[in-house]
Amino acid sequence: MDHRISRKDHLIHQWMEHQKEHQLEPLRRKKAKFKHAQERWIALEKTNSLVTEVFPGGCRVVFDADQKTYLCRYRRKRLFQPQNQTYRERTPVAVGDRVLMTVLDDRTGMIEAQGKRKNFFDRKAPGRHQRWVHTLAANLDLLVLIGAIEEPKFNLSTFKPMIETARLKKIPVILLMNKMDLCRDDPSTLQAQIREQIEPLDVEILFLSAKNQMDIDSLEKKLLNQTTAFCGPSGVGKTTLLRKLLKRPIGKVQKISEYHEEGQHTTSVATLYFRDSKTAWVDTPGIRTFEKVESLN
Ligand SMILES: Nc1nc2c(ncn2[C@@H]2O[C@H](COP(=O)(O)OP(=O)(O)O)[C@@H](O)[C@H]2O)c(=O)[nH]1
Ligand SMILES: [Mg+2]
Repeated sequence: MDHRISRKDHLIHQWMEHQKEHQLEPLRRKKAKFKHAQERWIALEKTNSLVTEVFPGGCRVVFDADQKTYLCRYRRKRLFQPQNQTYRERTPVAVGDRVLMTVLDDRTGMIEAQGKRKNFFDRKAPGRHQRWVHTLAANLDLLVLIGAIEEPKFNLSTFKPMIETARLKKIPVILLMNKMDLCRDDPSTLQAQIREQIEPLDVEILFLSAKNQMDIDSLEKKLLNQTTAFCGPSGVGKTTLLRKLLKRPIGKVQKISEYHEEGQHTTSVATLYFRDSKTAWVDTPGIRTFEKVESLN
């Protein structure tokens, strides 16, 4: 045993002498490695696909070359986290990310690297992973936050951290109040009340009803030729609204749970849908709690 330790010491000594001789400090080497690890993004020109769906352990992308969808896994070594971060992302990529994918066969591929993001909308990941971040969508031109006037009842405190996060990330944001058909009193009084509440946050607000197709066309015009994410609590009508906008039966829609008087989680993964080649809409899972990522720092 003693012999082994002294042999080890001898080797360390030899190695240190070698370092001195070649003026190579071990620290400098480490730093170079660290710098490399921070270079997480590749240039957008090098990417070839768009992430349209993210679920545990994999994602779906649309490949630019053939516009087909591929089911992908990750080459995790290349999609590393920056080492100086105090938190890590729940999934290596988010919906809306541009990525470099290698085709494995006609249906599957491997994500090799991630393109530099224009922006991203994220929150502290709910649940037991205290220092994890959940990126809801990346590369957005617009964020539409959806609330309902009833079922579930509008609560400004749910939306405040979302609006603040969007502002911080420089993502334009609109607040949409859905289910206006449920308004029992004079709608203009209710609208005035909500406008007053929201005024200090200085955000554009629209009122509509996905169910009755009320004011959907004017909303659609605002969304053309850009990528928009729809976020908000469960049950406010995100998927219903997207179905009306896309005129096709995407995702699942579920009745409000009467017991909890809140929406049930029906959309469990974020999905990007194309209206046309230039207009894309992201449906996201219902947000129960939204804590800003800054609270981790
Ligand atoms: N009354 C009314 N109900 C709506 C409206 N939009 C959606 N809903 C209902 O609200 C429930 C939840 O809708 P869903 O689209 O699944 O909400 P999501 O969880 O935000 O995607 C469903 O029962 C819908 O039919 C609306 O404008 N008015
Ligand atoms: Mg939904």
